[in-house]
Amino acid sequence: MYRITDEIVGAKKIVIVGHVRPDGDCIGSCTALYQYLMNIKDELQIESIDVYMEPFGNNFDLISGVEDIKHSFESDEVYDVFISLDCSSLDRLGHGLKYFNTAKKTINIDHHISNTLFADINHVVADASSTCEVIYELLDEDQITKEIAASIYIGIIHDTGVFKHNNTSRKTLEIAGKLIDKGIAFSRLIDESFYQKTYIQNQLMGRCLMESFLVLGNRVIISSVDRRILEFYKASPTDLDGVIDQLRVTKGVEVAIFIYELATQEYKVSLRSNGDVDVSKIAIYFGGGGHIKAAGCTMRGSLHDVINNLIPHVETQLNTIYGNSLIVDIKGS
Ligand SMILES: [Mn+2]
Repeated sequence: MYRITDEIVGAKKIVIVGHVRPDGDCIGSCTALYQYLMNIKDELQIESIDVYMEPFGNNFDLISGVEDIKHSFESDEVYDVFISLDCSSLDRLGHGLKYFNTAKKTINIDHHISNTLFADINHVVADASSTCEVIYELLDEDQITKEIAASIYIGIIHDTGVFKHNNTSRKTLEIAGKLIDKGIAFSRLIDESFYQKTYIQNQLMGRCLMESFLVLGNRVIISSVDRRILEFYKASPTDLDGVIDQLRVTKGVEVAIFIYELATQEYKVSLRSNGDVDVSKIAIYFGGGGHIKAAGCTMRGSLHDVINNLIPHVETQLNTIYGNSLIVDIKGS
């Protein structure tokens, strides 16, 4: 059976690099592989293992191994083996690219269908829920400790939205079951890394929901927050994570729009679709990008301008889907 250890025989110095703006899957897969290799380091006569990643939120502090991750890319160390995790292309490596460029051997482990197969060895499983799911299959199950299992579990729950997104398969759940058998505190891992919010984050969430309003026959929900509010709560835009998803699950809503002020006359717009509206088309029109059901862009002007410019694009798509009459009737009533 193919194992990641087959690829690193004889390597003295190993580096593991995750992608820019690391997410749970990136952090989970890197710490899982790091801990696994650390446990067999002496046996394989490995001298050192470094892990590099940009800084991330403290909701991942409960993962063991995160304390060893290096966030400054100042060292010019040259490695025998470079392992990239959860990166679809070289530009996703950020500052870690220099270690890729100088390494003797490069390995790319990922699950993005768009992966550009940029390394010497590419282990890309496009139908896997997460890189953590891919990593699990490359490790010897007997050597997966409770700590490693927790890292892998966190990656899987983050990329599947706690087993909710359609990338969740029977295999994903079977792996999750095996990880639970390792004795991980799965409820706590889910709560603390995924759902938990600070008091401020909850205050902001409440405020954004209070300020929301429905348009286009109650099929579209919109909310916004300006910089004064963020300053009042001493909050940063990352404290608004999750607002758009809460707006999206409003019953009857097809499209959710969340807008926050980046700078004077400059707004970040997040778009989500529950149905057939392709929000990426709208985001791309305004210079942004994304997927059919989740997209975003940055827009200039007053908040009123931003909303008034967005609405016709949503309306056009809704009209195509439901026919003009429905929307016009509801608006006129
Ligand atoms: Mn991933």
